[in-house]
Amino acid sequence: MTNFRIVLPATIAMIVVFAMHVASHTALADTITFQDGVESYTGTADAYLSETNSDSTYGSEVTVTIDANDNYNNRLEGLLRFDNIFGSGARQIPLGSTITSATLTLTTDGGAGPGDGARFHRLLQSWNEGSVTWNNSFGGNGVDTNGTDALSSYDLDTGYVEEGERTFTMATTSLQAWSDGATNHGWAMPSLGGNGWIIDSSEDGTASCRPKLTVTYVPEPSAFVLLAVGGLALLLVRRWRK
Ligand SMILES: [Ca+2]
Ligand SMILES: [Ca+2]
Ligand SMILES: [Ca+2]
Repeated sequence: MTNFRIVLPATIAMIVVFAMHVASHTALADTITFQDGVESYTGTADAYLSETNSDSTYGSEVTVTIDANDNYNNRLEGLLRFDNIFGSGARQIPLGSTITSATLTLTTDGGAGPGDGARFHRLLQSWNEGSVTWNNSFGGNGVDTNGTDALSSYDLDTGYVEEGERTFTMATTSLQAWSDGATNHGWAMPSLGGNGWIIDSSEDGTASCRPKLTVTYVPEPSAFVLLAVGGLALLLVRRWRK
């Protein structure tokens, strides 16, 4: 004979766990986009570093140029960061959220723009868009993907990129680390190839051409919700046991 005193509470517990799972992973999932000039967002920083012009700043240019060998030996490394994307504001990702997807939309310039693309490595040191140079940041000599300037692993490898707007699916690794409290220094974008890549920066005159980050996340369930669901489950079990 089936022992309902065990089966019923177990069934209720399973239903509650399933409901919590659905509630936390489906109903509460949200997506936010960050693009300068859209929905009041203005937090993008982008620039590039030049090995040859090692004291020059390029943070206010309307393009970011990336190349493993511009004019033979000159490396150009891109930098990109979206500030103020985590927090308790209306258009911010709550800290502690689970990041379920991240995409980056970039517009590649026509003419000489299409090129070998870049790898996006999480930066570990701070930089200022207006003053960063090859020499003055990241311990000098540009960004080394050595675990000190930036991680050796990368969230995105674009491969060759054609002209126009392209959306790339990124690993969520860095966004998750930032959601969990690591400081967001953005990404360095060194290139593996000598076919230079030119993308529109956050200073481009057309907002829709500027770098755009799209993040889908699930907020951490609040302690109140967990307590309420747990209490309800306990009450149901006690009733069935009577
Ligand atoms: Ca810029
Ligand atoms: Ca080149
Ligand atoms: Ca360095």
